[in-house]
Amino acid sequence: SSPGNNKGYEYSRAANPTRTALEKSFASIENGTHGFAFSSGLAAIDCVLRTLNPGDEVIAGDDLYGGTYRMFTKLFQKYGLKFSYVDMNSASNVAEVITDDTKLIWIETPTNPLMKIADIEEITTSVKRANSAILVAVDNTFATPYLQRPLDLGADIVMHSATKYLGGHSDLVMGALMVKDEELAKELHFIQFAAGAVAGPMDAFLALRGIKTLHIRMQRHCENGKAIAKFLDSHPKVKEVFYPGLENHTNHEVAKKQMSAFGGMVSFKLKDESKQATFTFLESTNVFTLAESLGGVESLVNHPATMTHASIPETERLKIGITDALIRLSVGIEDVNDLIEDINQALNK
Ligand code: P1T
Repeated sequence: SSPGNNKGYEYSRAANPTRTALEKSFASIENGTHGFAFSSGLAAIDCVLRTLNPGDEVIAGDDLYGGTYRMFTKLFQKYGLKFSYVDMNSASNVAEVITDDTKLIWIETPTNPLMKIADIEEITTSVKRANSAILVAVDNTFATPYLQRPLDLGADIVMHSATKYLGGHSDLVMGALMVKDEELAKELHFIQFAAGAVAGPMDAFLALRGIKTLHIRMQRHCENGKAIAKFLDSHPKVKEVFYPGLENHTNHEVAKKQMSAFGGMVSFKLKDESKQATFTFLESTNVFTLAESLGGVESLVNHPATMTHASIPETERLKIGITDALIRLSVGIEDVNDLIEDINQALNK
C-alpha cells in the first residue's frame, strides 16, 4: 500500500500464501502454535542448529539418520559446536552427560534405522530439571503426529522430514519445524528468512494434499508394518526383528505409552549374516523397491550400511549394530498379502 508497508506478503522467502497455509497445518497437527516449511528435512535441522553459538553442546541419540549425523560431525563441528551421542534408551544416560555448555537435546524416536525408542516425557522432565533453558527437539519423522505428539510430552521443537509420511507420495523433498513458544518461533522464522532454505509453493500444495490423508495412510502403514514384523519374527531364516510393536522389543512398554500404534518401519537381520545373503534378499524383492527414503505409499527396501547410513564411519556403525546384515523396510499401504508373499519369496532365493 505504501513503501515499507505490505499486505502480509512482501517476498516469498519471508512468506507465501500457500506456504502459510501449510505452516498453519504443520502447527495444528503437532498441537503447536507455529510451523515452518523448509526445502528439506536437513534444512529444518540446520535451522535449529543455527540458534546455537560456538562452544555450545548438543546431546544427540547414538542412532540417527545418516545425513543428520553427517551434518553434526562434518558441518557444525567445524563451527565450534560440540556433540555427544548417547543411547537414549534411558533418561539417565542423557542426564549424566549434561554440562554447563549443553543447549540442545536431539532425540529421534523411533530411530532410523534401529527403531530404538526414547521416552520423550521422561527425558524432557529430567533435562528441564537440570536446566530449564536447554531445548529439547524431537525428530518425529518415523512416528508422525498421528502416532506421537512430542510437544504434548514437553518437547520444545518438533522436526520432520516432510519428504516422508507427511507428504506421503515420494514426490517432494521438504522439512518441517513446529513449536509452541512465541520467542522461539520468532528466532526460527528469522533464521528461515535470513538463511533462505524455504519450501516452494508447489511443494507446499503437495504437502497440504498429503496431510489430508495422513490418518488413513498411517492406519494402513501400522497394520501392514505389524503384520510384516510378526511374519519376519516367526520366519526360520530371520535372526532379529526391530519393531517397537513387538513385545520382545527392548522399549515396547515406552512405545506403548507414548505412541498410539507403531508405524510402518521395520528393520531386520537374516540368520545368515553374510553380505551375499543380505544382498540376495535386497536384489530379489519385486513389490518392495530397493531405494532410499521412506514413508510413501509404496513399499521400499533399503540397505543402511551402503545407502542411507553410508556417511557414518564403519567403526561407529558397527558399535551400535548397523552391520552389513541390517535390512530396513518402509512398509507401504499395498495389500499385505502381496507384501508378505514378496518377502517370503525373496527370503527363499
Ligand atoms: O531427506 P530430508 O528431507 O532432508 O530429511 C532428512 C531426514 C531427517 N530425519 C530422518 C529421521 C530421516 O529419515 C531423514 C531422511 N531419511 C532418508 C532419506 C532415509 O531413507 O532414511
